[in-house]
Amino acid sequence: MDQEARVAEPDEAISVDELQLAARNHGMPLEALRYDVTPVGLHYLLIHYDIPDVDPATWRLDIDGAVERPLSLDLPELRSRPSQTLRVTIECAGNGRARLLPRPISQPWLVEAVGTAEWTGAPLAPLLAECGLRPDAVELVLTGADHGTERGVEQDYQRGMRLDDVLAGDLLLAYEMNGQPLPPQHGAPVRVVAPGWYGMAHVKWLQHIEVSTTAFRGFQNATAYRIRQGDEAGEPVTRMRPRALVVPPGFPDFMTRERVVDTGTHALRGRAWSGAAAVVRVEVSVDAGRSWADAELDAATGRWDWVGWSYAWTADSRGSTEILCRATDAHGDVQPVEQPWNRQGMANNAVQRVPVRVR
Ligand SMILES: Nc1nc2c(c(=O)[nH]1)N[C@H]1C(S)=C(S)[C@@H](COP(=O)(O)O)O[C@H]1N2
Ligand SMILES: [Mo]
Repeated sequence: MDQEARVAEPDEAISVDELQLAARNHGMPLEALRYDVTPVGLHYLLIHYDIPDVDPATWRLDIDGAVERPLSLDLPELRSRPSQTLRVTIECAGNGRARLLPRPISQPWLVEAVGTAEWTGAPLAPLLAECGLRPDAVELVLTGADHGTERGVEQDYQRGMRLDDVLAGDLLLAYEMNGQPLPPQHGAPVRVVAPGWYGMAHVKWLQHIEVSTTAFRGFQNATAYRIRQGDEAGEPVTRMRPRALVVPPGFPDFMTRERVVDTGTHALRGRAWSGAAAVVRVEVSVDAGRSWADAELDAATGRWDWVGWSYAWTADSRGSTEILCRATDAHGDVQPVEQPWNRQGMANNAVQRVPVRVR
């Protein structure tokens, strides 16, 4: 069985299968970029299989494998541990995929697969310390309660994460989102939050953490979530690349979403994030990419959530244009105007282009 997803023919339209995925896994309406913290129902969603039926009253989390003292916790036990609340922006690694040519066939995101929430939960590192990691431990295997087949491989949703990355990060076992118990679609009763990482690492409906002495070779690490051109191993998808988005100005056309604005000055606002390093610069183009100017960055509200930006646009000539924005992070990584292609459409971060008609 070929384990690679299909790539569409150059002129092949979005299929009913892709529409079915897109209808289940909705994006964040871009006007919701106005909120510092995304209201729960507006946060994007990505669920590979079904939302599993997990009873919080009987739920347990088992932590075992290469540890001195395996641990098994129920929900009240997890909730009784010291808790932490982190504001974290999460973006799906496939965001932007639908604009690639040729188009990798999967969830066809444009740019809306992102959201920011306040996640409350138990920090993971102290729980691992409590279990006593054996010296040969190298990786965690995080398993959710959901199950399905994907490209012919039957599996529980599982992700491996290197212990180095876990211990260097602020990982949480989250049981609240924006101050409320996690809703079913976001991983109830407990999910992983891995600040800075693309969405696939934030395992929902978590029920098992196995501490492993070898690198995990499961589907979601070894086959999916790779940046590659063909069938070579490629690079794993890890942290979010820089991206800026603009709150759509004016009002939209129903079908095309083209924006309509009047001549005059418009206070453009938007958000920008990067999982690798802080965003240090956002630039805006109001002439479809011919020229760029610096936007003003708001004060950061934390390391792991998006930063707001603003730019005063004086629209003095009528007609059609495009607004573009692009972020640069402290590593000097800047969003490309033309998207380099990869086989699975992962970690795309080409600049957003918003068609606008000035009247
Ligand atoms: N158990 C499980 N965890 C999962 C997934 C899944 O299908 N099953 N999808 C992952 C992907 S690909 C993304 S982008 C994020 C989406 O999180 P959200 O739906 O809460 O926004 O969850 C991740 N965690
Ligand atoms: Mo994703």
